[in-house]
Amino acid sequence: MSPHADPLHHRRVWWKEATFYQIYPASFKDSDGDGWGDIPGILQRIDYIASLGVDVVWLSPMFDSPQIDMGYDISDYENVYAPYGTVEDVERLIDACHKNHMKIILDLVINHTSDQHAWFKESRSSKENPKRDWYFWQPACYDEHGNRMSPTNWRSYFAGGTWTWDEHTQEYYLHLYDSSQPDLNWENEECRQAIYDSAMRFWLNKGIDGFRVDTVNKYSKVLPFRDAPITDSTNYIQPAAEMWCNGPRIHEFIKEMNRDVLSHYRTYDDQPVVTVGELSLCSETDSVIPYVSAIQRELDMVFQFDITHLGQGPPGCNDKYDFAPWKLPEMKRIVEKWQCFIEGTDAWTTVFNENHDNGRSVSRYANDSPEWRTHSAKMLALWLIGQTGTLFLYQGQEIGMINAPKDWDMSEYKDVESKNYWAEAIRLTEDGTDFTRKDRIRHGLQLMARDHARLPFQWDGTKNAGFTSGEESWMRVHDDYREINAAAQEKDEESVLAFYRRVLRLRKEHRDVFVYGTFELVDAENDDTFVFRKRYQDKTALVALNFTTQAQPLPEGELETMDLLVSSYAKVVPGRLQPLEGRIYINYPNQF
Ligand code: TEU
Repeated sequence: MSPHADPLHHRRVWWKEATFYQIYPASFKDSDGDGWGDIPGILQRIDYIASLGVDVVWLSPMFDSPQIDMGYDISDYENVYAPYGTVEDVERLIDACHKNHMKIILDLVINHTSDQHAWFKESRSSKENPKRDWYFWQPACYDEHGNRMSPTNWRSYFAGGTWTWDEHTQEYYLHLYDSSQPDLNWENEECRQAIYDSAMRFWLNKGIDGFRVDTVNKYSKVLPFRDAPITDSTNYIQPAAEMWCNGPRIHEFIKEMNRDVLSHYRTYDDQPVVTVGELSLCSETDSVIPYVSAIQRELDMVFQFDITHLGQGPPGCNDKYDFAPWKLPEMKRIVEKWQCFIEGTDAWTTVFNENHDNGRSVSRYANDSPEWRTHSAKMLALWLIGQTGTLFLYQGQEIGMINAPKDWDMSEYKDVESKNYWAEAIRLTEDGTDFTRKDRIRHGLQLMARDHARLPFQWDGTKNAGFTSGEESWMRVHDDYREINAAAQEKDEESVLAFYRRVLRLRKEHRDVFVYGTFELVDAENDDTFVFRKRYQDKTALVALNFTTQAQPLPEGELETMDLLVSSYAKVVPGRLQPLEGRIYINYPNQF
C-alpha cells in the first residue's frame, strides 16, 4: 500500500463521476452579431448543453481583459469582458446551469494578471508604491561590455525571455507567459489575500461550484533568482522550469487557498466545491500525488499533460511545435501510467484529450480525412469513456470537430503562442541558424496549435456555421462546417453527437468499472490496436480500439465469455475490428 492510502481510498464523490464540458466563450455562440461568442449565446444553448448528459460546465475566462492571451490575461477579476456580457449575465448562467441540474466552474487565473490590471498599474507606478512587491521587480544585470541584461536567462512559454524592462522605474518585471502577463508575487501575504478576495470569494459568493485552477504549480519561484543551466546553445534564453515550477512553497500556498477559501464553500446542492488544477511540467507520479491526495487537502484532481504532449518537443523549450512522430505503444504507456498511478492511494485522476490549448483529437490522434473522421471521433469517444477518472470534454469534441485545413495561411492563426513561434521560426530560418525550421514549425502548428480548438463552434450549415449572425467571426470558421455541424447531427442517429450522448450514458450506467475500475493494458507493444481491460470487483470491461485504417484482429479468448456493450460501427464483424473501430465488451458479475 502506498503511504498516501487512507480510509478515503476510492470514496465515491460527485465530481469523480461527473462529466465536465469546457466552454470557450469567444467561440461558442455569438448572440449579438459582433463576431465574438458571449454569455447570452451560451444561455441560448443551455438546453443543448444539458442534452449532452454532462454534469458540469467549465467556463474558460470571461473576465475583463485586453485579450492578448484570450482572457488568460485578466485586468479585473470582478468584471466581465464587455463583448462577453456582464456580471449579471454570468449570474444568469450560474442560475441556468443549476436549474438544468448542472454545476458550473470558472477558470482561476492567478499566477499572473494582465499588465492592465489596477494592481500592476500601481505596482509599476513607483518603487515606493505599496503594491510594488505584489509583482517581481529586479534591477538589470550588465555584461562585460556594459550592455544591459535581464536578471536571469529564462525562456518564457510563448518564445522570448521572461523579463521585460520598464523604462519608468528602470527595473525588469517577471512574466512566465507574454510580457503583458506579469507574474503575481505569492510570497507577499497581502497579495495572496487580495487574490483570494477578488478572484475567488467574489465568484464563490455568487454561487459557482468550484474552479479550474490555471497554472497551479507555478506560484512559488526559486528565490533568489538565478540563471538556469545552459542546455540550448543556439539561444541566450534557456528552458528554466526548475526555477518556477513545483517551487519550494507551492504546497503551502495551495493548502492555504483550500483551507482559507475553498473549504468554506458548498455547491448549489450542498456538496463540497470542486477544484481541478492545471499541472504542467510534472511527469513523475510521485510529484503529482501530493497535489491530489485527498488527505493533503490541496486539489481534488489535476490535468497532467503527457497525453497532449505526445509529438511535441518539451514545453517551455523552443521545440514544442517541432513535431516528433510517435507510435501507439508510446500513447498506451502514457495512458497506463496516469490510469494506474492512483491505485492503492487516495488520489484521483482526470481523462481528457482536448482543451483550448491543443489541436483537435481527431486530427492529432486518429484520422481527420472526410472518409475517416466520423469513425475516428467515435472510436476516440470510447477511448475516453472507458477510462478511470473524471472525464472532461471540450466544446465541439462531441460533434467531431477537426483542425483548421492545412491550406490556411499562417495569418489565420491568432494565438499569441502560435504567432510568436512562427515569428521565431521565420527569424531562425532567415538568419541561417536553422534552414528547415519554418517548414517544421508550420507543420507542427498545423497539427498542434492552440488555434484549432478556438475555431467557432459549428452549429449548422448556414453562413458562419450559425455561430454569428454578423458578417465575420473573430476567428475564421472551418471550411467544412456544412459537413460537420450540430444541427445535421441532431437528425442523424449514426452521428458523432448521437454516439457521444449514448456512450456518456453507458459510462454512468457502468460507473463502477469505467469511472472507478482498475486498468490493465493488453498487448502493450501492438502498433495498431489499443486494448485495455477495466476491472471492478468481479466485473470486467474490455475496450478494444483500432487506430489504423485497416481491419485488425480482436484479442482472442476472453471475449467469448463477454457481451458486446457498444461498437462505434453500426454493424460489427465477428472476430475483427473494422478500420478505426472501437468496441467495449463487458462481463457482468455472476453471469457465469
Ligand atoms: O496554460 C498554461 C500552460 O503553461 C500550458 O501548459 C499551456 O498548454 C500552453 O499552451 C503554453 O504552452 C494556461 C492556459 O490554459 C493557457 O491558455 C494560457 O495561455 C496560460 O495558462 C497562461 O495563462
